[in-house]
Amino acid sequence: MTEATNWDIDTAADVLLAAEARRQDRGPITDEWAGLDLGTAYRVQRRLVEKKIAAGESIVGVKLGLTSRAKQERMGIDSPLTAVLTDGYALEADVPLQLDQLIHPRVEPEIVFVMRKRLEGPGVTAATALNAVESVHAGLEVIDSRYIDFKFTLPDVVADNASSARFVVGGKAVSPKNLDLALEACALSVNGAVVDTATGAAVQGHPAEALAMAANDLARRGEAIEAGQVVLTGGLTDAVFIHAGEQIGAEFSNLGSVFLTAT
Ligand code: OOG
Ligand code: MG
Repeated sequence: MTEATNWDIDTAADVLLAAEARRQDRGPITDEWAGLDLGTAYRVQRRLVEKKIAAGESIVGVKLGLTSRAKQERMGIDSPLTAVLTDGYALEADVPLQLDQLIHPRVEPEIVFVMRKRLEGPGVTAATALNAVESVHAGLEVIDSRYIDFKFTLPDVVADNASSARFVVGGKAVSPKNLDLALEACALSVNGAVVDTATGAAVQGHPAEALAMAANDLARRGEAIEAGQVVLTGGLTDAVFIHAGEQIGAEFSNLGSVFLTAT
């Protein structure tokens, strides 16, 4: 019999970081720790990020999760969430995704903002949010839940920094001025064959609504989105598993394309 874990915020952060480092998925923490409510889960997430920073990483941005119906239905959770992006998750364009570093990675197309101004809630609207954006980019996020079969409750996935693993931001920078991001179209492809499509409206009706939501949500925890940070607005479609040798692409109508190859 294994000894029961004595759960607290620090232990939960350590358990999730160890699962990531050892590439070993586990059962939901809420099965063992009833005290992991949403507020506590965000404190675990913060502790986990603090430990990454102590290990030499830096915060580079924010991500939203579960902002589209496709993602909410797949994960069985209908509430969006926020998580923190560090440079440890950033993957340069044209650098292959190394599968031997991950557990069971899935890839999803996202619309990405790079911020020109600090954005702090409460009361942020989509218009104010878009006004703080420097540029809009195509993006791909690799998620890799530390939970078996991506099975988790909202507090579990929040604590796990929203399954963050890797992300790629497209090199083409488009001004938000002359774009209708609700109509921005995206085709997700595997080895050149389109497997799913969506428009920007998939995330909260408009990616700027998602951005405003992130700022307002972060404000409840005393946090803001800083100038220069990247913001991933959430998977537009369901995520697809990626296998060795596969190339996944996100091709947008105005934002250009991003491709990721797995080795
Ligand atoms: C949680 C992360 C969700 C998104 O874009 O919706 C996310 C998960 O699906 O494992 O990154
Ligand atoms: Mg995502």
